[in-house]
Amino acid sequence: MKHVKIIGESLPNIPWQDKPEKCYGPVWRHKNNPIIKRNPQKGVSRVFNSAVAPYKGKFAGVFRAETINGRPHLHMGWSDDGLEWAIDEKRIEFIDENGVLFQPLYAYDPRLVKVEDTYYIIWCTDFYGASIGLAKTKDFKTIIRLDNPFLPYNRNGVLFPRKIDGMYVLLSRPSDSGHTPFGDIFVTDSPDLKYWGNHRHVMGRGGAGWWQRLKIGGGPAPIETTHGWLMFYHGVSRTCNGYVYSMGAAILDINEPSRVKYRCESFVLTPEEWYEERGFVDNVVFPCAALQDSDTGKIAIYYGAADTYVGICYTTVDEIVNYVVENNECIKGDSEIGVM
Ligand code: BMA
Repeated sequence: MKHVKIIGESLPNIPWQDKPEKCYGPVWRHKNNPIIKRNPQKGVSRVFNSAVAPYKGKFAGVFRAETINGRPHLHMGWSDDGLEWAIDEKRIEFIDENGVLFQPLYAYDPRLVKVEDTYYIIWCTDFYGASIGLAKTKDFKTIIRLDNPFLPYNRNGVLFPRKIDGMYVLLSRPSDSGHTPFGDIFVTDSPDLKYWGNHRHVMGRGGAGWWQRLKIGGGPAPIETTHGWLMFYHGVSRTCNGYVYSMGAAILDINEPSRVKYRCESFVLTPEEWYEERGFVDNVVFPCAALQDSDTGKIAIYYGAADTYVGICYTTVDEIVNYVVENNECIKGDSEIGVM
């Protein structure tokens, strides 16, 4: 087993539980999942597919809150320990760069990523159909919404936590107007978060296993390690009872993230517990955020369960990277630079 290190900050207060006995996979669930249950705030019936980040020694989160009229919006949440969350009653108020209110019609599947001294919120927004929304803040009080990076349709925008070669780097999954039955992960960069280009294909659906045969999409912000960018993502298979969403893992080249170095043939987490198997949409595990501690290599992944709850699962950088390398299966187009 190779020793792998996380490159980044230490996070001594990362939520954590040790691996239980007789857990055969590289990822294990928090024992008291789900950490956010139904009706967590007035007017909010379900919270899931949400993102968190360390903030001032504690934790801040951007939550996908399904309001009681069934429309999703983003609400801030606050936590001392990353486990118990107080979710704001009011949705996030976005303004444009001139201070004018700039609210999305709906907003879902947020990611929250710190690059240098700024936090970025990336989500799926309405732009004549689903596309990627982008906003920035330094204090979670003034939250400035920027122009949408892409044309419709697109989902699963995930910003890298640092610039590569001076450029902001954004993963996305081009799609269609409905419950897209296809999709691969692409990467795009920008010098200023305004002009986006250098589009590259990162990786495709498929492979020997069936769990990611239909579509895949980015998850938490990739984690920088001594082996490359560790990327968790979701993969979807179609069954006679609908879609099943599982979590996969891959390692991307550190300088050229459109090149996949290793990609795990099997899922690393799939719906098995009641809160993943049964809810508003059954059989969904949908990771959107991770916390990591560079001192110990601990990783805590936040995921939406059954479009109803928030769960946490754990791994270590050694365990997951070695597992991905040992079960590597790059498929056609993955390891290339992704231009056609
Ligand atoms: C996808 C997204 C996710 C959701 C999943 C399962 O298309 O809308 O927000 O978790 O479907 O319903």
